[in-house]
Amino acid sequence: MEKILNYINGEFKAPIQNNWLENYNPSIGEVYGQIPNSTSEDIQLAYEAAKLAFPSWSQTTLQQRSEILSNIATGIIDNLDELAKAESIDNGKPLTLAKSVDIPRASSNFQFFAQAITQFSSEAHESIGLNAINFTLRQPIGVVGCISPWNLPLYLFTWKIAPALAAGNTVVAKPSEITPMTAYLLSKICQKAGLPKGILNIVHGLGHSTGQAIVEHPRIKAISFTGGTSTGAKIASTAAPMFKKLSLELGGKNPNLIFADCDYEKMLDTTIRSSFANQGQICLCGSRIFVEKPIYDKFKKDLIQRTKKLKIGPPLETSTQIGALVSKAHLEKVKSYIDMAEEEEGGKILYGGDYVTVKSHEKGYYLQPTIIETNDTTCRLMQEEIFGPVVTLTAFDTDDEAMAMANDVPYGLSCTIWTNNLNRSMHFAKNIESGIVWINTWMMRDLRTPFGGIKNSGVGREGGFEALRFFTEPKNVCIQY
Ligand code: TXE
Repeated sequence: MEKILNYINGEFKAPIQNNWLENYNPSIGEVYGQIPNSTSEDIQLAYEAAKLAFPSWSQTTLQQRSEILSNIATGIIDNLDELAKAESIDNGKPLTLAKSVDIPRASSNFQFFAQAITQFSSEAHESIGLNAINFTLRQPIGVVGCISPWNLPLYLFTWKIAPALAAGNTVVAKPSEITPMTAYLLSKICQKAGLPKGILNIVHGLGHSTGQAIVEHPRIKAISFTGGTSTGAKIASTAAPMFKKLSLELGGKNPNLIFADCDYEKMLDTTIRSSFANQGQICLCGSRIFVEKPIYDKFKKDLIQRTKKLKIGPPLETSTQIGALVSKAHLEKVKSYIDMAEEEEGGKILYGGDYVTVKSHEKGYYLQPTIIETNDTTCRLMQEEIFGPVVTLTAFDTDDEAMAMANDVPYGLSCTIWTNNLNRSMHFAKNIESGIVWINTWMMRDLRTPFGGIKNSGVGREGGFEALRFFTEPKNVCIQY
């Protein structure tokens, strides 16, 4: 039974109240470890360590910071196999996905901000004729809070921590209690990479207690959060009256618009990924598929055929393409949407919809990738984030109809468009209500770009200098001479 510990002030510590949570391996549906169920006392300890470390860390040269972040990036790659296996066991995702996406991206997050901080500049404004010069300082905030979800555990955890540290802040971070393992392994890597004590503190525990303690701590002045929209709203209601800086990356219900003039084979290959990668547990998945009528029947047949071939199996097997969903509760939440599809929502299940029993993993949380045909864009299947291997399929006639259906949701994170028509591409890019638009691709990521959504998909942007601006306070200095 693996017992992981909090990482506070450079040391590994049990929670003060000695309360523990069970950690499940979703591929076999069994407890395989224990994690601290930390309290506000543990958060206070972490805050004090971070506060103590802030003066020296905020004064390290950019070169020193860059070197340490780069060492952490190297440490992640050096431990790729161990981290990928831990991620796959903790989350249920295929080992091949953890190895090819999650862990390399966690390293890239540190490497990117190790370089970005050495290029981060600010502005000066000469007040001509007034013998005055203004310059803007971009100073670190102090102790900041980073809270991350279970779907891409180390990938999203490091996506917050790296810019926070690069900008000179010290951090109190909490990974999801459902997938804590790689955050724990990261703390060991940081220790070995020479990150001085107190700069990064990782405290494990439940969201409504441990996470809430970070959000309501009066001296933790910025919160970077990724997770569900309802949780984001809760966090905002706590933090807003405390005037904290907030970055909220929340849910998505992303349209995948497929026009008859697209590059069909590339579109089909990518749509299988954008529909079911990570068991559909990615906020950027294209879960609402809209297809122009002339190719609708062909696409429907091909999508079913390709989905049928996806290999559902034990995450650690290299042939597995669809692993286990992250928890029993999440499996049942996703299944509940499938169960309402035909009786209550007027949908038609074209393929999938059932639990899967995987040999020698009978208690694991497995579900068929599922395709539901529906034309009612107001139904729950098309309005709510299901966050599992479930897509809806809907035909459309005109561009205006496609645009109206795509935008008719409370979310606005990303949109994927398949067309070779330039004017149409620009029209949709400008009028789709989302923070990210992919045209003839999906999930292509340049870390310099602003990342985030609008409407119920969140507030603020991560990525590149947007992240460094979030984790610093601009101060205007005006000198008359
Ligand atoms: O997220 P939560 P969950 C969506 C998806 C999923 C739903 C819930 O629809 O079904 O969110 O997923 C911590 N104060 N996404 O339960 O609850 C919690 O401990 C402070 C989309 O994982 O939002 C965890 O560390 N912290 C999302 C983190 O918040 C709190 C990815 C996320 O937990 C807290 C994951 C509180 N009051 C789920 N309550 C995306 N956009 O990628 C919880 N937490």
